[in-house]
Order: sequence, then C-alpha cells, then structure tokens
Amino acid sequence: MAVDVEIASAVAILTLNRPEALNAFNTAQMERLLAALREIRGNDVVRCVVVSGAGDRSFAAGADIKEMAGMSQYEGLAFGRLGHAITKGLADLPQPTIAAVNGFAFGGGCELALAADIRLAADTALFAQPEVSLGIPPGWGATQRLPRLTGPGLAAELIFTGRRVDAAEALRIGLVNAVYPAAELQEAALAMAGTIAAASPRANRAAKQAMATAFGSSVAAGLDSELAMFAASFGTADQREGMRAFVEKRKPSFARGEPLTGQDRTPPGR
Ligand code: CO8
Repeated sequence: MAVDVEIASAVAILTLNRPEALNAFNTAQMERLLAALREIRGNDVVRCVVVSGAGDRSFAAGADIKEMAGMSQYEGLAFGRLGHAITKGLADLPQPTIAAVNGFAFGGGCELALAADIRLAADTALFAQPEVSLGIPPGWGATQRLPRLTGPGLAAELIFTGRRVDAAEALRIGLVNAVYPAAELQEAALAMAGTIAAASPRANRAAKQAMATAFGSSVAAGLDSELAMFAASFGTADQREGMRAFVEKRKPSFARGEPLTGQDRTPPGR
C-alpha cells in the first residue's frame, strides 16, 4: 500500500498504489497522499502535477468501504475531514494539476479527480458518485465541484442515481477534457504536463489563483482578482523573458524564478 511520488523534468507524478483494493483509500493511504501533497506544495522545482492510479483497472475505487462500514458519526467526521484535506490539498496546490483517470473513478476517487485542474481519461475510464447506494451523500467535494463542471441538473442526476458515466459521456458532459486509448493515457498526460512545465511557472500560478475565484465569488470580484494577478505579473523575470523571447523570435526559457511571494499562493476555499 503506497502513494508513489516521482519527480522528473519539473513534473511530479503521484501514483495511487493499492491495486489489491483497486486503489481505494483507507486511512493509511490517505495520510500518505496528504503528506505527498504537502511536500509538493513547498517544492518550487515542481511546475505541474499528474495524479494517476497504479494498474490498468482503476484510478481509485473510492473511500475504503470496509473501513467505513463500522464507523461512528465521530469517526465518519474525522474520515470526511481527512478526505476534504486531500481534495482541498490537491485543488489548492499552487501548481497546475492533471488527473489521468485510467479506470474506475468512483466516489472519493471521482472527487479526487474533480479536485484536479484538468481531467484526462482512458477510453476504459468509468466515473460514478455511488455514495447514495451506500447510505451516505458524497463527502469529498462532489456536491460542490461536480455541478461546476457539468451544470447543476446533470450533477444532481449523477449524485441522486449514482449511475456510471463512461469516458465518451464524460467527454460530452465536460467531466473530462480529452479521452485517449488506455495505453496512451499516461504519455498524453505527461506530454500536456511537459507543455505546462515549459510555460512560466509564475504566470501559471497567478492564472490558477485567479481562476480559483471564478465560481466562488461574483463575476465582478473574480474579474478584480484576475486584474490583480495580471498586473502583478508585470515586471517579473518571467514576464520580461516571455515577451522578450517573442520579440526576438525564440522559445522562452523560464528559470526557476525568485522565491514565492504572496501572489503565488492559491487562496483557500476552492
Ligand atoms: N473499498 C474497499 N475495498 C474495495 C473498494 C472500496 N471502495 N472497491 C473495491 N474494493 C476491493 C474489493 O472489496 C475487492 O477486494 P477483495 O478481493 O478482498 O474482495 C477488490 O477491491 C476488487 O474489487 P471487486 O472484486 O469488487 O472488483 P470488480 O471488478 O468486481 O468491481 C468495482 C469493481 C465496480 C469498482 C467494485 O469494486 C465496486 O463497486 N467498488 C466500490 C466502489 C464504490 O462504491 N466506491 C465509493 C465508496 S464511498 C466513497 O468513496 C465516499 C467518499 C466520501 C466519504 C465521506 C465519509 C464521511
């Protein structure tokens, strides 16, 4: 049981690795994932994060039902809080994130993918929020993040019925950005991560911080935030290099940059 972390060329690859339970999250697995997210958050070398599941059957089959079965209300609350810390920890990472969904993304597994900025799917992927069939509502963010992606009516249907959504439908309803043959998913995710990592990390962090307010506030407040991020980018080394490279007709080279400042921190509450 593990969460594997590999960092290559400024991309962190997180692999949920508990294949004997289709990568379902028990407490130990969740604590490892949370620790990995905290480590990546403070790592300025990392410019993009890819999350995937070990094996070819499952991204994550949700929270561990066997562990949850005997929980009291108090234990359920602690378990739910840990799940929230993880999904929020992923959503609030300053770096852009990609979920590469390589099979089942059920319950908390789907909710983890929902907390990523971008979702790519294998053609074998299946999504579901089956919690109501277990006697609980979704507890790791689907009630908030799913309606924002698919619209409220469809999210309500998926949550109230728990029905499964295959990769083709997921693409149609905006749940995922793209679908690939299963054998090509990881390569496609890494290629996109490489493109993201080659762009200005400072600008990407600023864009992410601005986008975080897109749905959590009024359009006017969101636009204010966008303007603040836009203005704060001017005068930075990345802005100078990016624009100079364009003028000089060459590819920009974005260095690691100065230490992070306030503008790089994604605000809580996403
Ligand atoms: N928890 C624990 N073990 C699991 C889970 C899970 N979520 N999913 C699969 N497993 C285990 C199985 O028990 C089995 O183990 P064993 O061989 O020891 O019996 C092994 O993984 C393989 O699974 P299956 O034999 O069932 O494989 P199938 O190919 O037949 O089926 C499915 C695959 C369809 C994915 C099926 O395993 C399944 O339906 N799993 C449960 C999916 C589910 O309902 N997930 C949602 C869980 S609830 C949740 O995530 C809520 C989060 C919020 C909680 C808030 C708390 C307050």
